[in-house]
Amino acid sequence: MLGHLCDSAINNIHRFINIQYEEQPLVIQSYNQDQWVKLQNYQERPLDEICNLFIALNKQIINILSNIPKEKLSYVCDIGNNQLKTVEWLIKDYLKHMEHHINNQILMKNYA
Ligand code: NI
Repeated sequence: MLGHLCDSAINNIHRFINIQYEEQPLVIQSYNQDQWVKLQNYQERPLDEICNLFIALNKQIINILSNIPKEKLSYVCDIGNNQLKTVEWLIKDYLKHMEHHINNQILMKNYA
């Protein structure tokens, strides 16, 4: 799961960067989540390495997001099926996805 969140971070770094300079609307490419987790070999690696990766990737994302000029928050992208969303939406969606996994898979599991 933490590996999946690292993949989400990696893919979103691409999006947060590309959307700032590509022609609008940038078409957001989806990625095969299961293949990513499998091919990154997260299951075979020490948890602390994946934790460090997660922290480093998200520090980088904070750095990218704090440097996006305000006017670019309204840039639009196509998230599939001609659904247009803004950069602001994309950022919130990234956080919502992370929260969803942390709440459902880390917190619930530990308290059960
Ligand atoms: Ni997910």
